[in-house]
Amino acid sequence: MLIIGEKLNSAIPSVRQLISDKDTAAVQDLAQRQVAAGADYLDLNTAQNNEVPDMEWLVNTVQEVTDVPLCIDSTSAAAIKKGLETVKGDKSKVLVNSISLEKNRLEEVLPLILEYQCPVIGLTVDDSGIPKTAEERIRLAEQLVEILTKENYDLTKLYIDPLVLPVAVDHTNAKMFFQCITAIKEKFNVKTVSGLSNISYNMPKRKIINRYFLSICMAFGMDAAILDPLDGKIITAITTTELLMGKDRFGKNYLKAHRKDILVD
Ligand code: THG
Repeated sequence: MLIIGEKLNSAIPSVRQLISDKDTAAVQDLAQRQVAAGADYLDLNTAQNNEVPDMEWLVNTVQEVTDVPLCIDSTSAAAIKKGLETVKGDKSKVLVNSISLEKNRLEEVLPLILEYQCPVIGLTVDDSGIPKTAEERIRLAEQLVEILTKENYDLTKLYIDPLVLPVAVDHTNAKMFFQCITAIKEKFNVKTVSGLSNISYNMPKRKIINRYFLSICMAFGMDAAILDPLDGKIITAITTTELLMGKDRFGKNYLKAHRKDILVD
């Protein structure tokens, strides 16, 4: 499973401060530690700051110390555009986070992903919000697939995010999410991704819920997750789940993680 490191997000108060302060060393340290911990992508979000210029600064700062591909996380097409323009090297590797069926976002972000032919996260939300049922979300995923197909977009680069809602709001929300992942894969043969942490909103000991949720999502075939790779327990959950799913030949990765003393029991 692809790990998208979530730490460089201005929604985290301490990180928002680092971005405001233009603290190059601390930002680069967070980037490098996430990569060392196994991040395949680094998510960058500056929405709580001066979004567009700060995205430019963040992309440049992170790219000074790592070649790991970036995930540009914004609801603003201007910030995504700035991120794409600033990235050095192969722009078709940038994961755009995100597009949706919301009219404005679709109109403004679609041309950017077509121009750079980059991978994109598609949210199952439209102008009436996040649908309550799995069926409606699957229908929105289908609409996105249809629009992108018409534009000759390479669907192997599409990651659908069916958007997790808290189990505290409805105890069937996690189950509904698993149904979405399964159906989206079966019907459209596209990848799925999740930000996980909404699942545990308003519950105590949130990390426990996030970890078990992730493991079940993986078993249902989820392809990528936005998470904190500096959390040893979550990396342990991923490594162990991949072993148990028969994706770790001879247990090589599990044993390697053990030798590096990464596994937490
Ligand atoms: N889907 C998509 N994009 C997303 C989300 C999603 N982007 C934003 C968000 N959800 C995912 N990113 C974060 C980033 C930080 C935290 C939660 C989600 C966070 N971090 C705390 C910290 O680092 O201090 C705690 C981390 C921890 O649990 O250890 O809260 O759903 N497409």
